[in-house]
Amino acid sequence: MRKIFFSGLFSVAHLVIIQSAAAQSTMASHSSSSCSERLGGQIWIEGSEFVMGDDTTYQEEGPAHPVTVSGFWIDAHEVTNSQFAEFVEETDYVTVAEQSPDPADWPEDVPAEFLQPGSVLFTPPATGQLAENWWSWVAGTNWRHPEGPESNIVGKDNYPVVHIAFEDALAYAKWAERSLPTEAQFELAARNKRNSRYAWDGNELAPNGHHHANTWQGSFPMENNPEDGYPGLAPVGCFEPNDYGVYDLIGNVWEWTSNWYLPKHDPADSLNPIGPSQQESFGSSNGDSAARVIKGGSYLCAENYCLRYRPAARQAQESGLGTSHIGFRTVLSPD
Ligand SMILES: [Ca+2]
Ligand SMILES: [Ca+2]
Repeated sequence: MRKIFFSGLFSVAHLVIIQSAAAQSTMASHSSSSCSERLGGQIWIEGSEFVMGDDTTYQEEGPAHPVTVSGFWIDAHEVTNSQFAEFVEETDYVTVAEQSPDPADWPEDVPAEFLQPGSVLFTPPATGQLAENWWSWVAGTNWRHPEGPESNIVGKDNYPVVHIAFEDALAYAKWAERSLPTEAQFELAARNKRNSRYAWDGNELAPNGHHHANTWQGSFPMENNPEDGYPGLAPVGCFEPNDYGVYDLIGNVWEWTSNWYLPKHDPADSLNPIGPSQQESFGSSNGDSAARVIKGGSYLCAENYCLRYRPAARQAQESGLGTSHIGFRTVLSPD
């Protein structure tokens, strides 16, 4: 069942409705559809004790606290269009963004345009507009049409699949006989054997001008200077893998975790933590939103706006709503 709650990130007031093939220009990507020769497979992450969270940047990342996570396997890269297509072909699965919404799941005053299948696109303000409104609901947008109804994924087999709601990611993971990472699993892998602000050496996003991840350069959302080579999404594996051999845990697309969201950590939840219950999440300052934790930041994270290209960073995401910058990967935990 489609459940969408507009609060937090995507209130109705902050969405622009676009009916047709608008918003095409903002997701420009390199035409090359492949960076890594070998796609697929999982990487073993050794069980470890590490300091999860961060007390220096955004309040919801704290408190920093020690946790222990058992070893697990994680996908070497974000799930691609090609991989998701294989799942859909085998199961006839229909994603949330492709389904006609049930009006009963929406607020009474929601505009009729929202009651069509669709998803949310990043659309930077035009020159002269106020830079406060960069998400648009576009009917006909889904994983097969990621930049609006006129777009397609031809030649983009190795791009991360997007417009995936939490339940879509979960369905894929179950089909693959795996699961979605807990926030702690994701953060352990993303920390890259370091207890530092970034997932790499040095205390900068791009030490010596070297970009380790697909992020946004320039003043978001008006100025996009893709010094990292990618103004929009990149195919998976275009940036160097971390020390485990895992790609794009930081940047490119945000990734779903299995955790319900609270705007803080519970230090007592320290052994293979799974985060708060759904009930605790509902009762939080995130309001009545059924929000999950997403991790890693995306190509839209910029130094002037969203410093969430760090392992400790986290964000709440409406579980029934995918967007053009959220994807996922899976894990396999030994019994
Ligand atoms: Ca970029
Ligand atoms: Ca990512």
